[in-house]
Amino acid sequence: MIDHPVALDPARIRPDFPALAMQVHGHPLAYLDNAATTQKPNQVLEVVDDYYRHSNANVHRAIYELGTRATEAYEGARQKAADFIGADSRSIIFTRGTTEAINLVAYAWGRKELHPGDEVLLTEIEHHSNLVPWQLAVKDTGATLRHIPLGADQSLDLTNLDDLLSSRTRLVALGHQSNALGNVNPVAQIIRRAREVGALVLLDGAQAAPHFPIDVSALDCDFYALSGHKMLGPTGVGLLYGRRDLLESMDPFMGGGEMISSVTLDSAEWNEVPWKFEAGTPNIAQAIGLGAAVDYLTALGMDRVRQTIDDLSAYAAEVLGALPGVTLYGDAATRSGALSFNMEGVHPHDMAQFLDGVGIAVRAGHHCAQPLMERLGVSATTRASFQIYNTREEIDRLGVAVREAAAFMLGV
Ligand code: 7TS
Repeated sequence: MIDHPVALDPARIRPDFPALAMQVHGHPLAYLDNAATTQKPNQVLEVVDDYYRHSNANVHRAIYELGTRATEAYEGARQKAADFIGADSRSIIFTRGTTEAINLVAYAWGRKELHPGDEVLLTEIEHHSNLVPWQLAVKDTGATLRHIPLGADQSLDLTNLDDLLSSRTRLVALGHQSNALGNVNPVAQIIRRAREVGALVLLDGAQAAPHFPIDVSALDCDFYALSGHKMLGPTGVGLLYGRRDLLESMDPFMGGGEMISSVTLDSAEWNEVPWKFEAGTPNIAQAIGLGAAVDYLTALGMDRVRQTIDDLSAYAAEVLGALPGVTLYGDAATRSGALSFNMEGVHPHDMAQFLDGVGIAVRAGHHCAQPLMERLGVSATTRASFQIYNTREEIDRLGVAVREAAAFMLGV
């Protein structure tokens, strides 16, 4: 018998999240835009508030009690984040989020290591933040971009992977889970093949880290990026995991205080990894808040988090998929977390506005994945995305409202 983790009970989770008790336009808020950002539990809000009230000082420099408390809490959060993804804390760099983490690699590794003739392999379904930094990097270095295409079943088409990967491939950078389709990409297979040609691998974990357990050593990736605000933590903090020897060999990304060991008027020597990459006063409160979010998720158990989100996603696909005129996007075999859809004849923006009118928050647009939209042949989709506090009742309300939107706008 397969032992499935038990899904979490939203009735026990929801009281932790004060924002969920809001009314919007006279209706209870149904917050279904979790792929954009999640709501925050009291356990995170209180830790951030407590830091400012009782431990506020700059880190790594103050020789007094508050400074020690701030530094211990900040470095403690680094340890928690490291444990959360199976890494050593010295290989964890705090960034502003996934976007900054990927840019860090594109600048500090890419500008140094990419040369004319080299290739960076991406996919057609990347978020712009794992696309544009590489466009800029290849422009500066003379390297070339290639892309794994989307197949007819809306999963990545690996048929020509042997042609796309070669000794010219220096890096494969792809999303662990797609924000627009919800697909969990076959990263194990891609990483194995990348290794055979000696390429490095960067995974964009912005959507994966909030949904299921991550172990960077089991994944055998070289870089892993994530955002705190998408996993119940504060905005303004995320992280980059990097293989230690790679981080050691990379030049700094930004210069300033903290990232040096010594400075003269004309030159500087670098601090040790990871501080070499954390120039200036970091987002201390936010990093500590991310540590609290990690504690919260860990206490629930990421296996149960995954089960809960998988169940909600499958239920949403069932409810929306049963409505006449609705097209669902994404690979039904792996899709979870985010569900993109369109109602025939209704523009996604009109749909999102109608849903807002009844208190349902979803995102409509290109989801920062314009090449994917072009590939799908649409200008935009409506996207509902789920977290542990969402309920089947909210999904039922979504289904009813989507049908009402069509009735209202198309007269059907
Ligand atoms: N990568 C993926 C897969 C994402 O989903 C996002 C944000 C990012 C990178 C960038 O993260 P940031 O925290 O640095 O902004 N995705 C979305 C979204 O789907 N709707 O709003 C933001």
